[in-house]
Amino acid sequence: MATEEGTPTFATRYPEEASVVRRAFLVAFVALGIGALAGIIQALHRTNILRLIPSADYYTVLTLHGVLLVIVFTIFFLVGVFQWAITRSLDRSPPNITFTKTWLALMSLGSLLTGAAIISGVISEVDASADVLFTFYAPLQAHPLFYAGLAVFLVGTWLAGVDWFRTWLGWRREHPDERIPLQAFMVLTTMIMWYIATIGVAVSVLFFLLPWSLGFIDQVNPLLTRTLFWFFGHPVVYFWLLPAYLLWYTVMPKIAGGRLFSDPLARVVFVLFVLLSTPVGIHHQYMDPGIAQGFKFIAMTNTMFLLLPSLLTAFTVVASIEHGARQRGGTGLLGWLRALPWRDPAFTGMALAGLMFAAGGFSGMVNAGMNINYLVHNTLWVPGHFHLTVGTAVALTFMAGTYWLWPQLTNRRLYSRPIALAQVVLWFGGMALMSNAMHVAGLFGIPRRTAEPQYQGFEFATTFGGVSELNIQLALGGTLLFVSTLLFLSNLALSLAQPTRSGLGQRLPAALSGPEDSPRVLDNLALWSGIAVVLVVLAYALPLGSIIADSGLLGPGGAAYPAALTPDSLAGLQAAVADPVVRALEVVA
Ligand code: HEM
Ligand SMILES: [Cu+2]
Repeated sequence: MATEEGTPTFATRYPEEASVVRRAFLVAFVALGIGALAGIIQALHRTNILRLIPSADYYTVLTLHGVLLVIVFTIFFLVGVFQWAITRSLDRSPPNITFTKTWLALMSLGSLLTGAAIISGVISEVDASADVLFTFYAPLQAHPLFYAGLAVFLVGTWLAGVDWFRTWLGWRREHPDERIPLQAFMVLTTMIMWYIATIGVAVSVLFFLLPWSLGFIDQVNPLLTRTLFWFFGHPVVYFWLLPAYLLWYTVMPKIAGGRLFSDPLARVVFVLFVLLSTPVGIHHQYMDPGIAQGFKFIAMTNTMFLLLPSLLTAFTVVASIEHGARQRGGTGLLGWLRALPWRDPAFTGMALAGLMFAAGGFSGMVNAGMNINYLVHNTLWVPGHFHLTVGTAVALTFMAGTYWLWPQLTNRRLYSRPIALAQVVLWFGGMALMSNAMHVAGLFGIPRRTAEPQYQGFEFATTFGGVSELNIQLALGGTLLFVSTLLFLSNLALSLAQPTRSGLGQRLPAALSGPEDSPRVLDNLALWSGIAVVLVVLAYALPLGSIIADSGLLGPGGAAYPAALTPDSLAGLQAAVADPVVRALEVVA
């Protein structure tokens, strides 16, 4: 990595902020380590190769794996990167660093409570468990500690957003006419999306799941908690993805030796995610009875629009990298690919992550199609899909990004770049095997979330072999992934013992087409938030209304036949929702 001597690092310029980022990363990486251990246990268990736990504990391990990886690892890494990005791009400290440390502490406390509730599931002396998976809707019920921890964690993330908005407002006062710097723009738009998305899960946890697990109410409406979960459960995938996009747009071109192709296009992409992320969650409920087919169809159409920002990203990022390669002397139609810094683990990791994301995009299209979804729903295909997206596009980008960021956060060089390079390649290979096996197994109807899917005595005709071949592929891939995780963690641990030195700072170059080329309206955050809220109301008011009208706020759940909006149910909806609102308005007036 070429160092620009004399450039102070982030750690030198902002020591306190750098320490917050390091602590956030520390929690993220501990979660990654434990989560990966759970992952290899599952992979070997369900393929019947090595059984370290009783099958009865499979759900506990699976919950631990899901929650630690897609909630703790991803979101702690995100708050670290965002704290770095907002401080760096606005070039100012948060208004009050104690507040910054407080939200990080709240998030950590929440994760500890939730983690303790899950782990209790394997300790028979403790009467607590939370085997509810990371999709924690009813009818599965967890110990109250699980939901309480989630609530504390959520509040922590909300305060983090408050912190970043306040930093921006302070900057705005001093720079009234400037465009929001790109990284700050990305942080703020992502947080707007997060505030909208978390409404669903906050309502579900605070008003239904927590009171229910505490025994204050006897039952909840499972369909309602599912719908509220997926209201959040789809946009959360963009919450994982957007920090990876931030790194792809702002750091990767620099590592490739060039500059971002278009800053305006990057802004458009983030605005599109604010608008389109939330009104699609019902695409996780195509198989749910109790939701009218029409609502599912609308969700499907909205989902297809989400392809647009991802395709724009592919175009912009590849163009930026090609620009970098040509700066480095690359020529020809494809010959420039050779001029890229493939020996740099940060670059190669992110490039391989992007490649996997393209594959994940294709299997995501399959999931999104209402009719094809019926084939793959709840099969191993689905984990196959999201190990490409969050498990690789996001996780591998985070690891690769760490290789670039770490020296600037610690003033120490990375212990070994060759090991880092091997690590990212190993992840790519391991995931190619594991997720390929999962996709194929899913097409044969092999279920997910099952400790005992042996299918002994059944011979499936696959292209290359039977189920046993798929099992070996899955277990081998999982093992490579676990080894890759160990390499990542030990490389970082050894880096801590490196001598400190100066001059490790890296500047991020301006975009080829800068913010001045984009219309000012793109920076109007209030406008985009307003439109996003309207879209969410349009997409969710009727489905939520009809669920409540059909089976009540605390009803036993929807009927097990396809629902539709009928004059009767509309009348019920009016009674359930409109009347109290009208009465409340009369009181106010
Ligand atoms: C060492 C690397 C990993 C291995 C060996 C591994 C293995 C597995 C396996 C075998 C399953 C399917 C279990 C089943 O349905 O029965 C699974 C599920 C899952 N994995 Fe991973 N995984 C790894 C890394 C990751 C990463 C990095 C993420 C996300 C950042 C992730 C997120 C998930 C999620 C969300 C589930 C679904 C949990 C559920 O169904 O509730 N995994 N993993
Ligand atoms: Cu989704």
